[in-house]
Amino acid sequence: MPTELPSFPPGFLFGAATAAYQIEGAHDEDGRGPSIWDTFSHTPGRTADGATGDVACDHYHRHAEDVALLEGLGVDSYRFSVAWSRVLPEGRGRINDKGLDFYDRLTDDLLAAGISPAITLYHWDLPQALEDEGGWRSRATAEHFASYAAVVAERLGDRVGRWITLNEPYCSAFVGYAEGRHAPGAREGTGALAAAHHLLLGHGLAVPALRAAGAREIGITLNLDRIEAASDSAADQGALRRAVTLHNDTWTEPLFAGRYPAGEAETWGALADGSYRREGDLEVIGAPLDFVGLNFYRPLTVEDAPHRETDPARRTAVDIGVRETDPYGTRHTTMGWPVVPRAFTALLLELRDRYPSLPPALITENGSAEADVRSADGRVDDPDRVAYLADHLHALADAIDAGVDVRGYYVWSLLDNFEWARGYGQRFGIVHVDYDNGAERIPKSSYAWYRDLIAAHRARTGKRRS
Ligand code: IFM
Repeated sequence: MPTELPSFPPGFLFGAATAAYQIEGAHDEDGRGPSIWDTFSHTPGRTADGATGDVACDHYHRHAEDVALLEGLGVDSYRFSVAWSRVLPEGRGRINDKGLDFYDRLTDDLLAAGISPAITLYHWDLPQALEDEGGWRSRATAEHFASYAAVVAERLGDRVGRWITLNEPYCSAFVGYAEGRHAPGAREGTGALAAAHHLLLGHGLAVPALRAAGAREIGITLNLDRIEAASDSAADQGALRRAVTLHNDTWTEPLFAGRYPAGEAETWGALADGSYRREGDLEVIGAPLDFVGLNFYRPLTVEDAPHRETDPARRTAVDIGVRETDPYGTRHTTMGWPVVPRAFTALLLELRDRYPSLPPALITENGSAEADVRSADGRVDDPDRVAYLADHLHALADAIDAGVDVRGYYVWSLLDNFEWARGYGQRFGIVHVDYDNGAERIPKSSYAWYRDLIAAHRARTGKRRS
């Protein structure tokens, strides 16, 4: 780890991020309806140790304390997500004012602390009622999403400037509807491709609804991957093309190039039948954006491999004849992810070169899960996380120095939280949460390191971003 702090241009934004189901708890309070993650996590065998988000970090009741932690950190902005089923318990129709009131209070508390809110409208928690009607496989869900976006923006648009429609639609579509490792736990081919399309469509329909309600900065957050082939062989190069189609082009081509990915037929064959597309959808999806949110954790290397299912018609959309390899020889986080900061720089340069008209980027997530230990005196020292953050921020500064337009960085995550199917064993927070002790918060040494980085940046540039 380099000892000097990375340096960023004046006006560069620093933030911290969370998501509703991962921290809020209060799963059945004040009229919240169930989401697919309530159903999934309550289904035996779906999450590690049967973990659920019923209580999580109890942020719903402790949000004032969490705003104070953010204030102490000195961040410019806080990225949080709104739980769709808190606002619209059935996903459409009836509005639950108490749900909106919660986000209203949070917004006001943040503003009073000098922190600008950045709202993610969809961080994977589809109302169960909509899943029962087909979920993201159904075009109607895209329309309901736009209506929900309008409801939230009409209430908060006067105070919230920055809006993110979707978080990591790759995970919603392919981990949720093809791999089945996330809610709703489906393992489908064409259904998952339809979900991917309808997520993009929902995003595109939401953009004008948000603008009409006064949103100033609108973007979408993608978890694009820096992918390399294990070798130059024709077979591995084919695997690379298929992986790039699945992970990246599915999103970037419609959003930033106005076309569907060229590699669809090679990747999915007849599964990608386009039955879910209509004329005009690309124009909706390509609505101009003010920023693109990027989440980065680790790179991918792939090689050619046999499909798991021999009958092409029965394959899931992630069964593309590709296997991940791990040639990096570096440290891994507790998620099993290799730590390769230079891949972060490479991804940003690649994107800039491929899409010259890419909107400015915000890094909306970056961080690491580590085996944190609380010492006898109550402290949590997390040098591996500090090294991960320092190295990735240096890698980001390198990309900016090379001319990539990145305007800000949100650390993932403010708090240890419910890491989806991996439960509470994976800790990403810069603040430790003691789940056995009423969700007590203990800032880790990474919190102090990030606070000092932000303070040094301000002292050097004299600027604060809103
Ligand atoms: O915790 C998740 C988050 O919800 C989405 N991006 C990746 C994080 C770490 O896995």
